[in-house]
Amino acid sequence: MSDTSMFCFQCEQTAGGKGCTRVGVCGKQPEVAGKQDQLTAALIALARAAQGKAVGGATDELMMQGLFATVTNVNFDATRIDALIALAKAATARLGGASAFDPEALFHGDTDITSLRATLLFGMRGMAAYAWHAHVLGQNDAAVTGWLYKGLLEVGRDHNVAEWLGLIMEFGQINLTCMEILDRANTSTYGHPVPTSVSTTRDPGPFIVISGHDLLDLKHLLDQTSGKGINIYTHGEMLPAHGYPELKKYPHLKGNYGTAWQNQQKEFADLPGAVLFTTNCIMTPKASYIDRVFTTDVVGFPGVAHIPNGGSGQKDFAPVIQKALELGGWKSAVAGAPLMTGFARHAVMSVADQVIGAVKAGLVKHIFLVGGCDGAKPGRNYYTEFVEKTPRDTLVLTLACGKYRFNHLDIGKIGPFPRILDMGQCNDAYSAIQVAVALAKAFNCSVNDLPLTLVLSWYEQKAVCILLTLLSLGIKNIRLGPTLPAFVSPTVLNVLVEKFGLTPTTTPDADLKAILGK
Ligand code: SF4
Ligand code: SF3
Repeated sequence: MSDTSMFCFQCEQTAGGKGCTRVGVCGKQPEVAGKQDQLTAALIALARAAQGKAVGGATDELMMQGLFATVTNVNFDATRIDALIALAKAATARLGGASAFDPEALFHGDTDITSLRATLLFGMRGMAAYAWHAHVLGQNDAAVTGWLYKGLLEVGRDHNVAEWLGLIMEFGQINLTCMEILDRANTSTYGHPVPTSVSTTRDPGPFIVISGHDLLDLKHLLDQTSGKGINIYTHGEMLPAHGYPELKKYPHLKGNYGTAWQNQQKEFADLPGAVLFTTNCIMTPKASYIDRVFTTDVVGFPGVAHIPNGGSGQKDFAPVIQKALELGGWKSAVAGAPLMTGFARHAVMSVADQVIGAVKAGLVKHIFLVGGCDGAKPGRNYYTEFVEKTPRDTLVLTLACGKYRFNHLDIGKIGPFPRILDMGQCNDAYSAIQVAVALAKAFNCSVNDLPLTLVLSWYEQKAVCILLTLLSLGIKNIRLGPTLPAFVSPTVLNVLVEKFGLTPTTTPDADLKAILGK
């Protein structure tokens, strides 16, 4: 591949619904795309070298970070990708070296096989991000870490369709364990989320907006800004942080600013505060605000200041704090309507009897899980309309940044419950699964026989790993939109439709009619 061309088809906004070949729709340059492929190949070589040897520690971290760095909208900085490639090569050499893997082989060859290889690889990229968040909070699981090596080894091998499908289902199960350890990491460190009303009012004074998914970065930022007269606002996937007791206790965790990731260029333009990205989704910062953006951890963007990991895992957010003080913040308050969050598994299960009672009494006729990633495509107002049109005797569980399409809507309550229950970030799909399993147990049926329908939106690779987990659990008739992944070939799509009843979203009216049979 020449350095002026590239191939990437891992996310929902891929060019022409087929693949980005000149430059990424996300802004990824061909040089970075090429280096991300080289990094993936270097990790495959490392997995080969690690076979049958005791690794761990830094090598495990490299696996997680290397895969995470290739997730959509995470790292656009060629020098940082180069550094990871160098680390992977050095680790491979230390293990005695092994046969290299040709990056060209990743996305070439028979369409169905390429599709299946890509599905597994993209799912693993998503899982690596979750494994990393759990790891920084001290939670690891040997099966999950081991699968990062195993999965990459398999991505580098040839398999027939049946073998690939077997691996993909096995991966889905492993990703469930990964989400479980992340749930454990978050809840054992910060407590179980409780229903919380989050302000969207802008208060006068200096502030920092924190985006992404990493709760530990938020905790460090809250500690380092304590008593400094700086307010902290969450953004995007950080909104559910307000539900955690150990985070909500900070008085300067003021509220939430903005909506989902795709609106950041508009929402951050001329913002009189600093912005910290802890994970995806970062977009090309505009000249009007690039000087106040900071990245940390695996995130990177050329020309954007980066806060590195300190020696002991602590980070020094002084430059972010300095910038917030310099900018001075909003001059006067701007009132905003509150948003609710904190309905994770513990909060929902603690009122399980009431939920079950409401379903049995016919007060709740159906439960929808409407969630997943948001994105820029106009067709995504499907999710707003869908939720608006759900009958008043139905509940809407939600999670991830797709919730911003409707979490501001007042669609009423059923008894004590708001009809929209925000379960958390994308990884809190684990909470939704736990609730579904508990309901199935209470009703003595399978999850597929519950009055429950999953209406999911996808954008990047975390959504891929979650979808594979749901399929591996045998959950059927999921509706997926706004478009199907470009990396799913017609043959693979057939399997997904025939075996799992996976259905593309159509229109809210038609889908509601099909689901509710009215
Ligand atoms: Fe294109 Fe998505 Fe890949 Fe970016 S991540 S280059 S938008 S397919
Ligand atoms: Fe959103 Fe990027 Fe996927 Fe965590 S922040 S879900 S899109």
